[in-house]
Amino acid sequence: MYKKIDVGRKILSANEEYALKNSRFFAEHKQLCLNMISSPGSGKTTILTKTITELKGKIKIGVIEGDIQTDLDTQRIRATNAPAIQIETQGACHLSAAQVGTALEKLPIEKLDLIFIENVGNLVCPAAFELGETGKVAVLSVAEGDDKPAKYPAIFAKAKAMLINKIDLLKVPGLVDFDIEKAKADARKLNRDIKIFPVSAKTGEGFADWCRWLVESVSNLRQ
Ligand SMILES: Nc1nc2c(ncn2[C@@H]2O[C@H](COP(=O)(O)OP(=O)(O)OP(=O)(O)O)[C@@H](O)[C@H]2O)c(=O)[nH]1
Ligand SMILES: [Mg+2]
Ligand SMILES: [Zn+2]
Repeated sequence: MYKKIDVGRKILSANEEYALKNSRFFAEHKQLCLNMISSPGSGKTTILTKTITELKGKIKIGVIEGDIQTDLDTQRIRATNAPAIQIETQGACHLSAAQVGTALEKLPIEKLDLIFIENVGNLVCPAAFELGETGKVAVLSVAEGDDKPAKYPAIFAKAKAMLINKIDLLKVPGLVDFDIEKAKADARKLNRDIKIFPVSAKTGEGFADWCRWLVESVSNLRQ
């Protein structure tokens, strides 16, 4: 006797099933959700607090924070008066779609225009775990070296946008070597359509373009 196997249905991993559920949720609510991915310390939380402050009165932002341990980043987001939910992964080096689904239930979705997910600081495997987000945003800071798009291609190939952060450091002669044009060219080799924003979350330089892109992305989705 042979067992009948349904080969017509793609067998999804548990994570993909949850990711699909989240993405349906975002589509139903016409909600933009951006999954922010970078190495530890490139400036994700600082970028988020600055973005929330810059867009106050224009766009309502909520944040899902992923960290291995502590709720320090969530406290920083809440200090701006934006709602934030912390996920502590207890050792895991990336967020899962199921964890995001649980956090979503705790956010005041109807009141929000844009949800950011700050993934665990890690440039590698968060790129492989779909969360059901509408887009990924890669962050690279100038202190990490301009070879990162070439050496860690997965996230730069998938991201809708890339922020090159800490450009204020480039103004101090002899401090860091980072060729912005090289990083841009390497990212574009992987991803022709990637939007690139050189910024400083410290000084606010470059935030006008980044924030304009966010406002446009929200309104395109709502049309
Ligand atoms: N000079 C400079 N420092 C920055 C900038 N943005 C962030 N920093 C500093 O970089 C350090 C790390 O910033 P975070 O925002 O905590 O980085 P993160 O990516 O959220 O870190 P994890 O959540 O641990 O992965 C802090 O000391 C920030 O003050 C910037 O544009 N310029
Ligand atoms: Mg952080
Ligand atoms: Zn991982």
